[in-house]
Amino acid sequence: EELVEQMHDDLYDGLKDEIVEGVEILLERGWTPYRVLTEALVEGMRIVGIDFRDGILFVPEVLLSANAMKAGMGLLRPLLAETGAPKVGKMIIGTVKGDIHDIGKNLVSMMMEGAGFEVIDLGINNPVENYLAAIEEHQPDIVGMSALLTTTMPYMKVVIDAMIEKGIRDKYIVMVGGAPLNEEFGQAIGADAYCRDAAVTVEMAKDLIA
Ligand code: B1M
Repeated sequence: EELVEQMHDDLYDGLKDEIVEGVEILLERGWTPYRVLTEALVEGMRIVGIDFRDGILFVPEVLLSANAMKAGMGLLRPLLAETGAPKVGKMIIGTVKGDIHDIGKNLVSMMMEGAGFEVIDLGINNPVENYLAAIEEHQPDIVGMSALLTTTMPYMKVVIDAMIEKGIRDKYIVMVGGAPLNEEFGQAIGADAYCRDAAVTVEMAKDLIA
């Protein structure tokens, strides 16, 4: 699809208006919101990530790409959340302390809402106190954490250990995700599930809550 390739370029160039327009056109063509999300936006960001890693793109440029991606996601969010079904469970989710990446977390929130979960988004850069306060306030079924840096992912264990210390760990389902994580890491820190992507998160959440 020519437009999708154009959108990958536009995302790379951080062109927000073009991304919004591209999303609108694909939806008009009958694409499902999920397909637009994965094939146009997530795939585009994957390409940005490669050139960021290789030192071809830098933070200011990648920020523009991220903002363009968010604008596109903003259009898809209400469409994905449109279920009207009774809520199947409640999740709090936040990016851990020291980490400001939020696109993946936002995507997980959108997909979980779309699957009928109530989601309370704690945002980025969350110290352990934020998770504990949100647990107490919202009494969720699921505690979700996101980390995109190898330097911040160990903080997930800090949060789980604090839950253990308070004697509340086993009352909640703890789910973790983010590009540098893997299954082994999830097990090592004592999470209930490592989630490779947003779709897997939804499936696992449904399984674990049942
Ligand atoms: Co950052 N960055 N970044 N960055 N950035 C990465 C993560 C990096 C891999 C790039 C690279 O070098 N290839 C690298 C990390 C290297 C490492 O730790 N090994 C990196 C770096 C180094 C940095 C800085 C340190 C750069 C610098 O300042 N020199 C800096 C750190 C800032 C900080 O956090 N303290 C930084 C900054 C930034 C920007 C601000 C420019 C921007 C973030 C903007 C924003 O989020 N608002 C940014 C971006 C955009 C990226 C890349 C290019 C894209 C991340 C993204 O949005 N992906 C990224 C490269 C990459 O990941 N390959 C990179 C799309 C998103 C849909 O995928 O987030 O993986 P992802 O989420 C997926 C799954 O992982 C999973 O589901 C999601 C949807 O399918 N998932 C969960 C995620 N969280 C979950 C939680 C769950 C469940 C599933 O809970 C239950």
